[in-house]
Amino acid sequence: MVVLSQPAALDHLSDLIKACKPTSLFTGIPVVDLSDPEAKHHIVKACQDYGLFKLVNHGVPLDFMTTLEAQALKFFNLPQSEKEKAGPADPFGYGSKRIGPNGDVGWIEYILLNTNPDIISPKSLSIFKENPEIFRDAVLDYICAVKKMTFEVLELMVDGLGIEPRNVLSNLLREDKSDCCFRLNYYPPCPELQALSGRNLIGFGEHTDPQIISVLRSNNTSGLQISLKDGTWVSVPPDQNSFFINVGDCLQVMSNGRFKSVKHRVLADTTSSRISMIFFGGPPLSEKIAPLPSLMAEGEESLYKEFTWCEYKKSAYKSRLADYRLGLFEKS
Ligand code: GA4
Repeated sequence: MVVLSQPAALDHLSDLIKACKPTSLFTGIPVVDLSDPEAKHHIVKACQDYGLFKLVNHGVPLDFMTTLEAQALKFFNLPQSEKEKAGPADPFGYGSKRIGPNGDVGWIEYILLNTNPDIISPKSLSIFKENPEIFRDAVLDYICAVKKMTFEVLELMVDGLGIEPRNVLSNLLREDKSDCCFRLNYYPPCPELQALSGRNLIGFGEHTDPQIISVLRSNNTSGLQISLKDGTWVSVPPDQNSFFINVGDCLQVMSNGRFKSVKHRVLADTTSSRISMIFFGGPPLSEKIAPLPSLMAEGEESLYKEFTWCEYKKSAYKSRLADYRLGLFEKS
């Protein structure tokens, strides 16, 4: 038996080391141009085929992305003891390595915030402490612009599905009580990885997002992978000027399975750090999550038991990252 040695720095992180099949950069990720009159049809097709697409000509000022990236980097470069003053993430705040409450770990540091109703909670204030106005304003400008763009995408999606009213999805995020959150992820480079010969370091383990929709922007470091319908993992070529939008579990249910909540993960890199910012659009806690009635064909039955977002969220927080969370809510 060949025993592969492991660098000491990774000793306590053996859960993170996986032999993932080598993947090449996937060239088939659907690209949707928001200024294209046909965008609504491309969005629907991408959500059915992949549960993910890249959005270009999105209208969000690039300056909002780069300013926030710079502010976030400044935070992640602070001494550990400073960053920890904004932690632990329970679930909101600064977190390092630990993801969620049930033992999941990753080669990652992050800041998790709820964007509605109170981004300016005491914990968030301690995150922005070093540079209060600039960092906080960068987060607020970014989220505001990304939300507006997300509403547009959701309205086009509904149009593309041929149903009404066109704000049936966007209104769920627009509500005062919508339950949206925002995540800044920092994946430090890991030079020790070189010694792992063929094995990989998991930055963020495989999972689906529980919400309706997720909107991701990263720097130009690769690492994001998605699982295709046949189960193969492919790498998503990064593009710092675009967004990657994915279907969450709630949207899978609301489309009665037509759209797929895409399984994804992030692998760490030996030399480059990856930074990503993700807006998660969730409905109000009391919202019943069920297939949109106008979408159901005659005689079509829901594949899922009815549940509220609050029930789903509670159940998600009892699960491990890689669990198939929708399973509990499927009709047998
Ligand atoms: C995955 C999507 C979002 O990042 C997140 C994550 C959340 C967390 O990190 O607190 C969860 C994870 C995510 C799904 C299952 C539970 C909850 C960690 C975890 C083990 C913020 C979310 O909403 O669900």
